[in-house]
Amino acid sequence: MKFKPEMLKAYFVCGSQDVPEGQYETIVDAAIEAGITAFQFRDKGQDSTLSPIDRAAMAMKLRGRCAEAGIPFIVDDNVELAKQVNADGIHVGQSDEKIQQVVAEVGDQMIVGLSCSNAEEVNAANAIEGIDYYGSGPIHPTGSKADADPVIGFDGLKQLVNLTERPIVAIGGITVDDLGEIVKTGAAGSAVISLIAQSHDIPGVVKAMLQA
Ligand code: TZP
Ligand code: MG
Repeated sequence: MKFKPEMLKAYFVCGSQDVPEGQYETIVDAAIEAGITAFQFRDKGQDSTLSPIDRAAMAMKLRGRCAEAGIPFIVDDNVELAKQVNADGIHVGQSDEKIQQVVAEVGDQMIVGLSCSNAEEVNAANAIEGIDYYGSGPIHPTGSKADADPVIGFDGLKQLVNLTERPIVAIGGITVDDLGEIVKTGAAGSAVISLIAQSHDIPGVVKAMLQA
């Protein structure tokens, strides 16, 4: 699937660790039904409720749902799994598999995203060919990632947007009230976990993201 910046508008990131046990598939289905523009399979850490075998099976299943909906299925931090399920994309952090290696391995067949949370990381990434977008944050403190980088706020986000031609998706502690401010920085969209995963009104939240 060819990358388009519009895919970053309403980007849902989620793993079994982010939802009540047994609810993962239902919540992702609801988000897809509501119109998210991309899904990132990010199932990891000690709170994941899936075994490696179940994780691969779930990835395969959700991969199919995204294909039916025509949205990219992007795997976080696991090139092997991404290849196994023929994912549309791979997203890696600064301390995951080296970005140059990821681009060399799957960049011709997959969308490649990289987390960049400061100017140094953006400048370094700008010099590397084959990266489609950056994920930048956290905008606010987040309860969804234990080892999150320092908060950058809207001003920090704007600075990073101004350093690159590549589209940036904002992440970290984003609420509906932030969506307009994020668009104003020039970011292509917002990536969220809890805003959707913990919502009692997934259609309403996704609509707000799409309309921001
Ligand atoms: N990377 C930076 S912050 C974050 C990730 C994966 C967590 C975002 O989750 P939430 O619940 O939207 O703050
Ligand atoms: Mg590519």
